[in-house]
Formats: sequence, C-alpha cells, structure tokens
Amino acid sequence: MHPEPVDVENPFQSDMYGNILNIDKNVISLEEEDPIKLREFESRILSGDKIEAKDWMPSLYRKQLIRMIEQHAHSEIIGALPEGTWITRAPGFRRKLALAAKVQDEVGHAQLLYSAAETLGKSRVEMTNDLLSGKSKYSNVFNYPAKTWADVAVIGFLIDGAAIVNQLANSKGSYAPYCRALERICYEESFHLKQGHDNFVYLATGTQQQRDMLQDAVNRWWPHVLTFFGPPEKLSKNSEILMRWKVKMDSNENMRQRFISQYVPKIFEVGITLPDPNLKYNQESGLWEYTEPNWDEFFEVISGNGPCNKERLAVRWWAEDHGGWVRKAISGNIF
Ligand code: FAQ
Repeated sequence: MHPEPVDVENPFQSDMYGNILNIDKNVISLEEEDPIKLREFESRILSGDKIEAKDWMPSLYRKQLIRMIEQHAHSEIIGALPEGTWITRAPGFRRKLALAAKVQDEVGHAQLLYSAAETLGKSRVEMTNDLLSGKSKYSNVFNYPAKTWADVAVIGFLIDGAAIVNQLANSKGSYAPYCRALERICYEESFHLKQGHDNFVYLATGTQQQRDMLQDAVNRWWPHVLTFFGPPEKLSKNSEILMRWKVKMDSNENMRQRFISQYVPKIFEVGITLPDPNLKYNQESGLWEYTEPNWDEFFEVISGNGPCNKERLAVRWWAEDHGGWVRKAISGNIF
C-alpha cells in the first residue's frame, strides 16, 4: 500500500521566487494574453535574448517549460535506475567506481533541473507527487530493463549520446535557468559518453561472448533509442509552439537524424550491426532512412504500460517512504 502523497505544505516546498501558482488554472490562451507584452516577449526571443524567471512570459510558455523541464528531471532520476542496478555487479573495481559516479551525476542533474523548474512556480513537492501518482511523464526508454552488463554500455554510449544531441541544442534556447542547467549537464554527459564508449568498444573488441552480449543489447535498445527524441511531427503536439519560443531548438525528427548521422558510423566501426534492414543514408535527400519505430508501443509505454513502469515507480515510492524521516528531521518537525 502506497503512503499518501507528501503534503504540499511541506517546508521543502520551494518559494524562493515567491510565485507559486496554480499553474493549470492560470493558463490562458495566447489570444487572451496582453498583446503588447506578448509582442515584446516574442521579439526578445526572436532576437536571441534569454528570458529570466522574473521576466514577463505568457502563461503557456510557463506551463510548457514546467512540463518539459519537470519531465526531464524525472527522467534523470528514473534514468539512474536501470544502470544503478548494475553497480553491485559491475565487472571490476574501476568499472564499478565509474558507474557509481555516473549514476550519482544523473541524480545531480535531476537536482539542477528541479531547481530550474521551481523558478517557474511549481514546487519540488508537487513535482514529486506528480511523478509518484503517474501524472508526470519521464523518458520512455527507462521503462525497459537493463538485462546484462552490455546494456550499461549501450545506455552509457547511445542514450547518453542521444541526450547530448538533444541537450546541446536546447542549451542555446530561450529560458535562461534551463539553459544554464543544460550547459552544466552537457559537460558531465560528455564524460558519461566517454565512459559508455570505452565500455562499448571494450565489449565489441572482446571475446565472442562479450560481442554477442553487446550485439544482443544493441538489438534490444536500438528501436527505443530512436524513440528517445519523441514522435514525428504529425504526432508531436508540443513542438510547434516550443520551437516558435526557442525552447526546443529543432524538431524531434531533425534531432533523431543528427543522432543517427553521428552514431551509426561509430557503431559500425567496431563491427556491431543494427537490427534494421532498411537503415541507409539517402544521398539525394541527405537523410537517413530507417524503419519507423512502433509509435503505438511508445504511447502505451509513456501512458504507464511499459515493461518496467511499475517497478520504476515502486522504487520512487520506496524512497519516499524511507526518506520521509530525513526530511522531517531536517525540518525539525519530527513528531
Ligand atoms: N519519453 O509533443 P511531443 C537522459 C511525450 S535525459 C516520454 O513531441 P515534446 C539523461 C511528450 O511528453 C532524458 N514521453 O513532446 C540520462 C508529449 O506528451 P505530453 C530525457 C515523451 O515535449 C541518460 C507527447 O509525447 N530528455 O536521458 C517522449 O515537445 C542516461 C508528444 O510529444 C529530456 O527530457 C519520450 N522520449 O518533445 C539519464 C530533454 N517524447 O507531455 C540516465 C528535454 C515525447 O504533452 C541515463 N525534453 N514524449 O502529455 C525534450 O527535449 C522534449 O520533451 C522531447 C519531447 C524531445 C523529449
């Protein structure tokens, strides 16, 4: 039985900007916004200016940013879990140290991102509640199991690689607190990528058993890696407004193409294949052709019905349950 969601009056609720709002109720359409303020806001964005937390912004910009940054923060926390289960079983002391440090970094990224989202008026407690209740999403890829040590190599190389493609682009975006967090995160992700690449190449150039294990992990993860960037345009309901406001700096498909161009050659270079007979570079269009991932499965997974959704949230509930006394003790409210 799950405990009640934490109390939103909890003293750890952020009020550092004094603007805790009922975000959903306060969202108005663009037509209802003050047209002069809206025009000024959009021309600032167009000129490459950054928006700070206390600047005027349309309520929809605020809502969209909270949704996206919060989802990103949850992804870092939940993303630590598949790899985290391998810390105790890492092959050797150095691999164990590197993995433990990487997993800690991911949790630190969540901390940075929750802080960035808090600047927009949603408290950490509300975000935690929304993760626990299943209301908020997190990256679909972390709802699949890390079955072998090779999965850790694939996550470190390909998922971190995908994350860098997305985050490097978006760190040039319009909302300053998010961009500052992303810049810092990208430095650390680049190191994770080196760790993942080293692990990947080591297995790819190892014994037949190691190569087979890696190939199996790549076969299982490849379709999910492609979905990491989100659905194609026709299914992407948020992209248009987010690109107009330079929160997302490119479309989901362009980010996916960029990733494929950078990483497919690196995978082939070490003799690993990809489980897609249609994957090829089209010289004429300058784009990669590939088998469309199963978007029905993707939407099922992000609706809470993936292979590991329940298991992942159960860990968060456990942490909530067992960490409550620490929050109470720090707040002085121990009874
Ligand atoms: N997973 O309209 P769009 C990491 C949802 S960081 C789950 O295109 P949007 C580090 C979307 O929310 C992990 N849901 O959505 C690490 C929307 O539903 P909603 C993640 C997804 O927001 C590495 C619906 O589909 N990175 O991995 C996904 O414009 C290794 C329609 O889609 C970020 O969060 C998905 N993949 O574009 C950690 C970066 N894609 O909310 C540990 C910031 C879409 O309207 C180990 N986020 N949906 O009900 C973004 O750039 C964007 O949010 C996208 C999605 C590109 C992910």
